[in-house]
This record gives sequence, structure tokens and C-alpha cells, in this order.
Amino acid sequence: EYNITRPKGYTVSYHFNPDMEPHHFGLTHPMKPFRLTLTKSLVTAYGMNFAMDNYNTRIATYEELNSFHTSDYLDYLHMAPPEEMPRDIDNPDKEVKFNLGGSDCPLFHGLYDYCSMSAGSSLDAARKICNKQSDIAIAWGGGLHHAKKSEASGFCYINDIVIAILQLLRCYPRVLYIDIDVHHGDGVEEAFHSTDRVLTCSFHKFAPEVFFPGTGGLDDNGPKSEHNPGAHHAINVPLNDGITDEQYGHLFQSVIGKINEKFRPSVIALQCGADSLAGDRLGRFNLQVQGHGACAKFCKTFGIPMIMFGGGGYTPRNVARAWAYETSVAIDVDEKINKIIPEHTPWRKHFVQEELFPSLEQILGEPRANRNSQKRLQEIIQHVHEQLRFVNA
Ligand code: ZLS
Ligand code: CA
Ligand code: ZN
Repeated sequence: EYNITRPKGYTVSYHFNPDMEPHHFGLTHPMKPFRLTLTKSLVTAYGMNFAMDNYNTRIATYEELNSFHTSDYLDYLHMAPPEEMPRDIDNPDKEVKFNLGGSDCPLFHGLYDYCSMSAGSSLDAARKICNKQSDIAIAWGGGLHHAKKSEASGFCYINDIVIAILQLLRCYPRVLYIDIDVHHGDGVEEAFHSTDRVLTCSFHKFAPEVFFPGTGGLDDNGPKSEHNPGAHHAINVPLNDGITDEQYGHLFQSVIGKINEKFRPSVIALQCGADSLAGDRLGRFNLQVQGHGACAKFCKTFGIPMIMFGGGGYTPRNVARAWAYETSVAIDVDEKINKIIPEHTPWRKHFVQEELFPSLEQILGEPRANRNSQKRLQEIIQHVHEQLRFVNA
């Protein structure tokens, strides 16, 4: 309908597992797997599927999960019965193993399958990049950046990103990991803190004590020891509430532009957590779909292969719009879609009829007060540029 055709000269693949959607973290839990189906529907509604290779992904095997996670942890994740949940509530003192079964990382029916599906999508995407069948591979079901090798954390049980990057490292010398989720990408940063073959860079809201996970300060650049090749290969961009498209875009381009110059990555892994959008249930920023998508657009200008993962995102209709828009960036039809997506959403008609608001060009809702001064943002850029003096490809 919108005349969406394949991009010229490169291939984009979309990796999706429809069986993730029926999984539930619990009624009140902010993580809603149906946002993945919502995204896929929007992508298909615009005909974008005709411009990509579409794969229904397989589940990751135990051995594949074991490439990062310990057997102890995986065995417990596999066996832990959700039936134990009521007992936990009766006995709040009962120890929670591997941080499983609390309110952030509940045990639910089919948990292990759900995790294997998420990791399977990301791993399939990485393999397509490795064997050059794809130049941009999209896995919105992945992006679960907090999981540690023996611990669940912040809605994340299996770190599909780490597993996918380990796959990329088999075929490429250097991987640049970029994380635009509103939370710090601590699990990925930690997993690669002793190698100079992966440089991680997270942009996030930073307020230790009050905002999860509390790590990722400006001076956190990886363990600084003489013998650690990974020193200086963690870059963190700590931000305050209310940052705008304009500020974020400037920051992103100067930080990532410089990293690209110094580190010379062979491939990019971009975590597109959509909780950095305005109006997110957990987030604090004021990014619009266009500003969020501009990050993917800028990364694409480097002309190297790229995986795009999902991640956070707790206002499902906005998550779907952002990831559908970013899919359009990948296949180079964002100019066409740009005009359509922001205004033409399945909810527009309803909202207009109800006269709730006349246009969906902007994510509506009370914008948050912007607590990011130009001076502070300039200091951040300065610090990052200084850090990068120690990084050489
Ligand atoms: O990056 O802030 C925390 C930890 C707590 C406070 C909340 N309580 C429930 C547990 C202890 C210190 N956790 C964060 C985790 C954020 C994870 C982001 C993941 C990602 O986007 C990648 C996917 C947090 N923030 C908000 C909540 N948890 C939260 C909000 C509402 C609820 C409902 C379900 C559960 C309990 C009530 C819950 C958690
Ligand atoms: Ca982040
Ligand atoms: Zn997040």
C-alpha cells in the first residue's frame, strides 16, 4: 500500500518468535511480551515485511545459553517451579536463589522456554550477520541487558545480547555495543570488562539509590588495571530526567562518532530499549520516536553490519511505534513511513473520535522537566573524548 520495496545493495532480516507473546510476568508487572506482537503487526500493516527476510526463530539450546551462563543457574532456571511462588509470599525470609522469584524477576509458567526464545532470536540474528546473509538483523525479542552469568536482574534472566556478541566475536575482530535503553546496560558491560574486542557504551538515567540499577557513572570505564586489556573499553553516559531529542541527538553523534573513529568496530550491536521514550511507564526521558530512531539512523551511516535488539519499553503502543519506525530506518523507507507512522496509528481514529487529542505526531502526556544542562552535557562529551585517547583499533 505504501510501496515498500527492498533496500538497494544490502539485506535486512527480521527475527521473531510468535510464542513469546503468551508468556506473562504477572498482571501488574510492567514487562508485557505482547508488545512484540504489536510491533510485528504494525511492521506488517505497513508492508515492511516485503522488504526484509523474515524468520520465525528457533529456541536457543542449553549449550548455547551455557556459553555465558553457569550450569548451576541454568539448571535452577529450568527446574524452579512457579508453584513455589505462594510459599515465598508466606515466607518472605526464604532465600531467593539467583535473584529468582522476587517481584522484578518472578518465576512464571514457561519461563525457561520464554528465555530460550528470546536468546534464540538474538542468536539467529547474530548468525545471519556472521555468515553475511544479512547486513542488518533485527531481534526485538532480545535486548535483556541486566542478566548476569549466575543471576537474574531487572526483568532479565538470560543475557541474549552477551550470547549474540560471543557469536559475533567468532567472525569479527571488534564489536561496538551501544545501549539506548533508559537503564544502564550493566550485564553486558560486566561480561566484557576484560576484553578490548568489545567496547560497550550505555546512555541512561543515572541516580544511584533511586534509579535502577544504580551503576554506570561517568567514571565507570571498566576495571583499570595495568594488565586488563578491557580497561577504558566501557563508556557511560549518565543523564538526568527529561532529556530532549535535540540534546540526545547531539550527545549520541559526538560520543558514538568519536568511538567509531577510535575503535573502528567491525560490527555494531545496538540495544534499542524503548523505555527512553517520553511517556514511558518506568522511564524519565522526553525522547520522541524520531529522536530515538535517529540513533539507529546514525549508526547505519557507518556502513558496517548491525544487529538491533529490543529491551525495555513499558508503554506498549509507543514501543511498537518506535520499533516499527526503527525497522523502517533499517530498510531505508523512513522518509515514507515517517509521515505515516506518527499520525497513522491504529489508535488514532479512536482517539480523534473521542477528541482526546487531535494528533499523534508527538507522544502526548505531560513532558518531564528537563534536568540536563548544556554545560553538563558538554562535560560528558569532554570526558568521553579523553577516555577514548586510551582506545586504539
Ligand atoms: O532495563 O528498582 C528496582 C528494584 C527494586 C524496586 C522495585 N521493587 C519491586 C523491587 C526492588 C529495587 N527494579 C527496577 C528494575 C527495572 C528493570 C528494567 C529492565 C530494562 O528495561 C531491560 C528490560 C524496577 N523499576 C520498576 C520496577 N522495578 C517495578 C515496577 C512495578 C512493579 C509491579 C511488578 C513488580 C512489583 C509491582 C514491579 C517492579
Ligand atoms: Ca542504556
Ligand atoms: Zn530499561
